[in-house]
Amino acid sequence: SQPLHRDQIEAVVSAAVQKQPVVDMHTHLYSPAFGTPVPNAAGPVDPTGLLLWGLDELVTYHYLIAEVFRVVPATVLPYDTFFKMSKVEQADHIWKHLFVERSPISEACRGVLTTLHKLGLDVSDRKLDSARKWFKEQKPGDYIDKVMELANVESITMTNPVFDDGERERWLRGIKPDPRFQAVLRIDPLLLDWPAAAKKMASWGYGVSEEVGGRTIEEARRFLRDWIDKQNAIYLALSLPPSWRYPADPADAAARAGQAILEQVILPVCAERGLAFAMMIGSRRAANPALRDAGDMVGTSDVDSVTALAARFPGNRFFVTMLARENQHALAVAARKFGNLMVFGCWWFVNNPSLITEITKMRVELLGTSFIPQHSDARVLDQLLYKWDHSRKLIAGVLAEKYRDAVDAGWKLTTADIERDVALYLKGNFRNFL
Ligand code: REL
Ligand code: ZN
Repeated sequence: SQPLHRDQIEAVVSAAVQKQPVVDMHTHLYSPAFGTPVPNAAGPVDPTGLLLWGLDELVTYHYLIAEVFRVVPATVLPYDTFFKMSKVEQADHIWKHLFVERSPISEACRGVLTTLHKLGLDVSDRKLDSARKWFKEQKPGDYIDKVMELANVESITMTNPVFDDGERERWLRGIKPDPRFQAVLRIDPLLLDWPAAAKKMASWGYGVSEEVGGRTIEEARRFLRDWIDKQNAIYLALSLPPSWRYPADPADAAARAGQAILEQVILPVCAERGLAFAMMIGSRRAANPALRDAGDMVGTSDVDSVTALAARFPGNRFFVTMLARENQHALAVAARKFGNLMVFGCWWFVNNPSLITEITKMRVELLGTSFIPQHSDARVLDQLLYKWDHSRKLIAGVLAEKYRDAVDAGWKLTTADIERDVALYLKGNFRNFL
């Protein structure tokens, strides 16, 4: 094919990025088999269901809960009162204060607007009634097809916390997710609170005790193998606080137990099964516990701990993302040193346009095409529509600039070259690393 002129690049990149189906490597979405608490045309509603979707879930996303408490503080509407309100009442409250009484220009507010717009719903009268009615008429099964098609997402990776009772019971009942949804075995308590994890595992019939050694190690490995098989998990994952260190502080008994579990249970089983291990580092949970999911904080983490782990376990593969803007540069540099380290996504508080552009640009400059620019972290199905729309545009903008620089330096670039690279970014790098 013909080399592109520099003026054609922007349009070609943007078309390639739009056209390329995404494999979303980290979400909190579920296939309909997991049940939905959202009233809909297919009924019946399962209040404990895990698949969130629809208007009221979109508007009550925890990002927006944090934002509404800034303008209607807890001294006016106490946290408990808010959380006791119905979903519809909570959504009405957020809509009134963040969309009607002031303009919805934060990224989370804009996300709701993009989502409704992409679905062809008009809320310019600033009322939610007609949109709410439209959502009630949807059937989750069909609606998933529609959202995935509109968002051009080909595969959704779930987050499946094995220490979560509602989740665990569903797997024990033999749930079979829709093949477009793939499981990730999520194991935070194993590393962060070994005594509590051990107690639960013992009650489930695994011969583990608080002391990490001998039989406990064997039995904990058996636990992981059983759950990898049950979920058919494609990788293992957890998130870690900014204070996490590898190696652990020898004076900190809890951290030492976590390290022993990591070195002797998690990583050996990952290696034996050929599975990658994902670490999302930098979230300090419950800085304001009354805000629930919205109450977590960001903190600067330790990139040296990641490099130490990658160096010590060359036979393991690590997906790593960090929450603090301050860590992004060192993390990208670390990935230059270790081929078993795959940097991914702009996570949570850095998933904002200004930071996505900054981080993606820097990663291209340091890592070329060898990283995973984004995941959605969607908690509500419909959010795929905005998360990927916004990210695709930003990624395309960065790539166009970088391709133009190459062409200015005399490189002959074709549409096929661009499409090949974009396929790596949105799908191939993840799949190949698995
Ligand atoms: O997977 C995680 O640990 C986080 O992404 C979530 O806990 C977080 O609440 C999520 O909604 C952020 O986007
Ligand atoms: Zn997440």
